[in-house]
Amino acid sequence: MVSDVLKSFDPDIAAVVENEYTRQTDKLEMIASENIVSPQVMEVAGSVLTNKYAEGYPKRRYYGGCKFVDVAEDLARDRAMELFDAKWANVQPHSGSQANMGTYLALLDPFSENGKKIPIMGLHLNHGGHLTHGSSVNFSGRLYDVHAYTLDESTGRINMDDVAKMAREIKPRIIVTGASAYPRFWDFERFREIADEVGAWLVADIAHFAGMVAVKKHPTPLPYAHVVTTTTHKTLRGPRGGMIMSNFEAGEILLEGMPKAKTVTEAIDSVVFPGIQGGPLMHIIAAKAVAFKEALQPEFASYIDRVLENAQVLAEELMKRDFKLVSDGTDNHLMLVDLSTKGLTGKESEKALERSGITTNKNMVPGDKKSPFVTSGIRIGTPALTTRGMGTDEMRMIADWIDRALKDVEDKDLHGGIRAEVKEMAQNFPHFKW
Ligand code: DSN
Repeated sequence: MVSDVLKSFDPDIAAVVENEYTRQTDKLEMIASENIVSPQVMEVAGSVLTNKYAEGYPKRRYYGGCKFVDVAEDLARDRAMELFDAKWANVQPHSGSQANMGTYLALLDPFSENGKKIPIMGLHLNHGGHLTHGSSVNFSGRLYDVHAYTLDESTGRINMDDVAKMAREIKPRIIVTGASAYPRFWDFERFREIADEVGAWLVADIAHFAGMVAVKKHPTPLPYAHVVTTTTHKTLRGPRGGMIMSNFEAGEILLEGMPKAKTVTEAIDSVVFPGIQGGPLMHIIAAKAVAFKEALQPEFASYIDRVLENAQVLAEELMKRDFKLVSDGTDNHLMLVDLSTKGLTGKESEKALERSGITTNKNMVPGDKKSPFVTSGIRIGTPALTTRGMGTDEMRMIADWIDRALKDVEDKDLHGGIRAEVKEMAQNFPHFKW
């Protein structure tokens, strides 16, 4: 895992890497946004490409020596477009947040209305939305006048009539779809109708379910959203990073109010660089290209099928044990367990599960009365364990462990016993399996 040279030069960091490898291998990583990359993606992400500066875009760089990294960026873009049926892509965002920032700033200049904040709509953070969808502590909530739509608390789902009503009242200029903790499909077609009716741009942030969209196991927003953003490291199983796509060809839409008349895609390109980023991470862009090639293989489609099957089985097994899931199930790779019905908080449950060898994260549930540091729920996902080759038998074992561990969140002996069982099972599964 770690070279002798690193071990002798920097034993502290060598130990961090080795300990983290062991943690990922002998525990169960069930944080829904995490995954495990292939050795090939890892190899390229840790390659000499990290040494190269390449500000600009392929064949339009501000530095010499970009002949080879240009090939990598062109391949990453072409493969992304093939994978998602998109006509345009920018693979430079360092993260999903940068992808969203680049998109919003290109579509809507926050300083264009004499200091008056421009309205946008996104899913409320406490109902599964993301910080960049309009949280007051994020650039999105600080630069724009955010109106958050919420889930219908009786169903745990988005009520599209409520969204339409709110949009008619607010008249947002951007409507953001997508979430970090929403277990159901998105109705992008209806969102576009609403956006058209009120004159808003539609942005789809597919960071969580991009892997499913790529293999057509989740509705694709590409025909409907003006701009689609994603991360590359969640269900897509690539290196940590972001990406922006659109199905509008460069030149198709002219952006009003931009300092120099531009199309949407030209505006996004120039906001990403030089607007908000400097040198692109060429090692990560090349690793994105490798991950997209992997995602174009039939093995990736069957991986996603297993992610979804595992999520279904885990959800059913938890519900059989009287766990309340928000929306009573899942359409995707994650589920949100509402622990208030068991009198538990997310914080104590996350800790009890961690001691048992199962890593999850506490999460707000719709209508949560607890603070984000405590919460009433936990979010659980299947992408990383499925990458290791675990299937439905293991999901049944995990549901049982979760149930036992949460019977007494203070009982460290109970958790120690489960930890030993988890470790024994986990060791049968390699870190990455095609
Ligand atoms: N932090 C990510 C997640 O866990 O969903 C979102 O960016």
